[in-house]
Amino acid sequence: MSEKNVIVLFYPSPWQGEQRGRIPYALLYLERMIRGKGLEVIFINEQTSRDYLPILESVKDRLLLAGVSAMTGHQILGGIRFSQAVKKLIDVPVVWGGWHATLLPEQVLIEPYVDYVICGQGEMPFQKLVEELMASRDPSGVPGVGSKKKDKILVNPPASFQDINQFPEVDYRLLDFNPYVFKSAYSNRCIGYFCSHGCPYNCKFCCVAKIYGRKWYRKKVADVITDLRFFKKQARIDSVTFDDDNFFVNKAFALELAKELIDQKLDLLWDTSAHAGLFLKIFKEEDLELLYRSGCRQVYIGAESGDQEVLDLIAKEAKVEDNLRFAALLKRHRITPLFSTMVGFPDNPDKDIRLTLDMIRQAKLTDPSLRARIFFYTPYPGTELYAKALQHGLKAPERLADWATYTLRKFHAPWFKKDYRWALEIFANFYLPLANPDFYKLIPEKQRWAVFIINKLLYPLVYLRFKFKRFQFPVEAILFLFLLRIFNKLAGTRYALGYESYFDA
Ligand code: B12
Ligand code: SF4
Repeated sequence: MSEKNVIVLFYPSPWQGEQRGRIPYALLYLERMIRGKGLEVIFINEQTSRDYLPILESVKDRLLLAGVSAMTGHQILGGIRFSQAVKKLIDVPVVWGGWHATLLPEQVLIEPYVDYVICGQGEMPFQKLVEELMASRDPSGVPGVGSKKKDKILVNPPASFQDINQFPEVDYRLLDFNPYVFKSAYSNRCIGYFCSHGCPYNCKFCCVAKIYGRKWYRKKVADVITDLRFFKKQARIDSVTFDDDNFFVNKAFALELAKELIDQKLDLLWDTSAHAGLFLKIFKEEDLELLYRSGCRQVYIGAESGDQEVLDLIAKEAKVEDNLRFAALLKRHRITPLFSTMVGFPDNPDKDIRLTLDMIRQAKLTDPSLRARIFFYTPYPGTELYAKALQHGLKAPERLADWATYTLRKFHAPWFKKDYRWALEIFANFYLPLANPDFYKLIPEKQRWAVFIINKLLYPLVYLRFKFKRFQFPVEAILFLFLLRIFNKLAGTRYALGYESYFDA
């Protein structure tokens, strides 16, 4: 056996500062592929262990490779710092995988601190790469692997996406799950989990099809139940977020899981994602009742836009009307709809912003508990719409480090107008939350009384604005946001009524 028998897998923090929440599943999924080979696999999650140099120092002589997982955005910063730290200690192969390396493999490989990239689904290429390195063979021929020799870069196309059930079981005992428990809108101890991976759609702004090739694979219901029992015991969870790209693809699966959750008395609340058009097509009123009884409390849809032209442009395969019908259907079954929307597309941003805010307004009148996230449309490389953004003057970052600030919050397109952020701040962080008379119930106990007073005082006025579509002269909103900003500045806090401030970038 090679004396190089340690592999370090690094998961950079997705945010600045401490903001935990999701289990680094990528690392767990990779570990199962190299089990039983006499290797010691060390996970470092930057969110939970920032001071990792002593760990690297202690294993540097036995290190076979160091791996980094990163999506486009903030994770790149931590990934670069880690890779440089490894290279400073010892010259071992550094491998980048995950979304960013999949989308821009050449740009990642060009950096002196990266030796290999793995594109797409990581399990098989990672296993083969490790086997080749253990045998001191050249891994550059492995499908899905990108490598470089002198200045020549070679990226092999990935093998097609494989059924996740054929891989060995994930060993959840390798992680302490307590740091990944978060508070959700409807529960105290929630954890992220996947029942399926992939999505049959191919929206032109989304890169999921790039890795999963429009395929959708789900776990077996019995396996999901076993995992959830494990989390309940280990981390005392009271709820779970199924982070699937598109949970409601197969009706039989969703209903079987719901029945099992009831029959096996798991007593867990849950929330997940759906495609509005598909959901409305396959689920009936009685199915929704079963979902509610099994603990379903929130379903998130990529509602995306209130402008049908935008929905057609992005190939959403859904109508604006579907989003509104979806909200009404969920309301009838006491399940909260969560709309994720994007505004500011290059063709006619004024129009899509106006129509999207109006769609949210209508849905909120139907269900005051409706939640909505409004992001600026951020063109990601590897998506079909990216080329259009370049035509409209987007300057693409050229080096890996430049992609670190390419996040939905910090992104500013050349076609955005100055007042967009302000308009969104007013709507998302004042009118939208206060259009729910019970909004204060979502606020942590300590601040609840203050929000209760604001909520009860302003709700009638906000309701009238929603009802009669009158948002001119938003004096009360400007005054409130101005005072809140002063308060935050003086107190060193970051309170916001909505999801986040649009001015924090
Ligand atoms: C959970 C999640 C998050 C979590 C973070 C995850 C965590 N563990 O902390 C949070 C909520 C923080 C998050 C944030 C964001 N996210 Co996110 N997120 C996801 C989601 C839903 C699941 C990620 C996951 O765990 N997948 C399961 C694992 C097993 O899959 P995987 O990571 O792809 O890993 C496989 C391969 O990629 C590969 N691999 C991965 N890493 C490595 C490393 C090595 C060494 C190797 C060999 C292989 C390898 O092998 C793995 C097994 O096959 C994905 C969607 C998705 N389908 O993955 C979006 C996704 C990754 N997110 C995305 C985006 C855009 C964001 C945000 C920008 C959105 C936002 N709202 O601001 C932010 C970025 C934060 C920032 N400041 O920059 C995009 C990524 C686009 C891109 N170009 O990178 C995705 C794909 C969603 C989408 N549909 O577009 N996200
Ligand atoms: S439905 Fe969602 S996950 Fe599927 S391709 Fe469209 S945006 Fe991506």
